[in-house]
Amino acid sequence: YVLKDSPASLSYLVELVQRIEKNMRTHVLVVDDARAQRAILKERLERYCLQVHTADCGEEGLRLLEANPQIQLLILDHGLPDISGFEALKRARRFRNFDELAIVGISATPSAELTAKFLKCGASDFVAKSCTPEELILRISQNLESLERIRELKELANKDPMTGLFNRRYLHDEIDKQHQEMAQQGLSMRYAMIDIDKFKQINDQFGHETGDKLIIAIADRIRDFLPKGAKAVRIGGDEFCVAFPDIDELTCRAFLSELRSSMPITLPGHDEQVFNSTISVGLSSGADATLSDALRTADRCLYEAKESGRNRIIA
Ligand code: GH3
Repeated sequence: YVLKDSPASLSYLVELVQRIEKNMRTHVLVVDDARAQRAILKERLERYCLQVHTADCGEEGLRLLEANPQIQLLILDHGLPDISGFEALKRARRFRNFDELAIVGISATPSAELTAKFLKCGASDFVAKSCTPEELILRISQNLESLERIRELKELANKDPMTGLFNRRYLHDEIDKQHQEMAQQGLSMRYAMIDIDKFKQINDQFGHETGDKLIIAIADRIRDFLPKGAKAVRIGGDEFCVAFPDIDELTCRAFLSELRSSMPITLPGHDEQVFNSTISVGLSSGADATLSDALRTADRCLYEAKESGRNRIIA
C-alpha cells in the first residue's frame, strides 16, 4: 500500500491492519467432500488471512468442531458422503449455540427449499457454490460481525456496568445452570455473600461518588484475590456474591480472610483517603441442593456476622 501523507489514509491503514489482525485470530471450518471446492474456498478465505480448517465429511467436521472451540464459523456443504448436511448442522447446534458459531450452508444446486431447510435446521445463512468471491466474503464478514454483536450484547446483559463483575441476572441464569449441573455430578457449590459494613455512613459522610469509588475498589480486590474457577457477582448496592464451584472450604476461607484483612481501602484520588471500611461475610456450606437454598444459607450467615459485631466471616 502506498501511504499518502494524510490522516485519512493513515486511519485507513490502521483500520486495515486491525481487520487483518482480527481475521488472523478467526478460525473457519469448511466441510465439503469435493476436494477442488474445498481448495477454492480455503484459498479464497486465506486471502483474507482467516485461519481455515477443512474436513471432507460430516463426522470429521463435527470432530474438528468439538476439538477446536476457537472455530467461529462453519461453511457446510449440503451433500456429504456420510451424514447429510442437515444432520451435521443439527448435531453441531446441540453443542454450539448461535452466539458461539455462525453456520453458512452451501450447495452446488441451490433452491428456495434448500435455503429454507438449512435455516430451519439452525444455519445462520446460505450461499450457492457458484456465488462470486465478493459475495462469499461479504456474507462471511457479515455473519462474523453478527456473532460479535451477539457476544457483546450477551456480555452487556451479564455484567454490572459499574464494577465489571457479573450481575444478578448472570447469577440466576448461568450460575444456577452450573449449580444444577454440578449437583447432578455429585459436586457442590459454595457461595459467599459479602457486604460492606456501615456503607450508608460512608455515603453520608463523603458523598455518593466516593461511595461508588469504594464499591469499585472492593470489586477490584475481590477480582484480584479470586481463586481459579470462582465467579464474582455484584448483587446490587454494596453487596457481592462469590460462587465457588467444587472448591474446598479451606480455599474459600483463605480467599475470604485475605480479602477481609486487605481492608481498609485507600482510594486513589487527589488526597488518597483511607477509609476504615470493613466487610462482613456469610459462607454457605456446600450442602444446599439448589441455588436459592444456598443463597439463603449464605444470607443467614451474613446476617449473623452483622448481628455479632460485623468485620467477620461466618460459615
Ligand atoms: P450494614 O453494615 O448493616 O450493612 O449497614 P449499611 O449502612 O451498609 O446498610 P445497607 O447495606 O442497607 O446500606 C446500603 C446503602 O448503599 C444504602 C444505599 O443508599 C447505598 N447504595 C446502594 N447502591 C449504591 C450505589 O450504587 N452507590 C452508592 N454510592 N451507594 C449505593
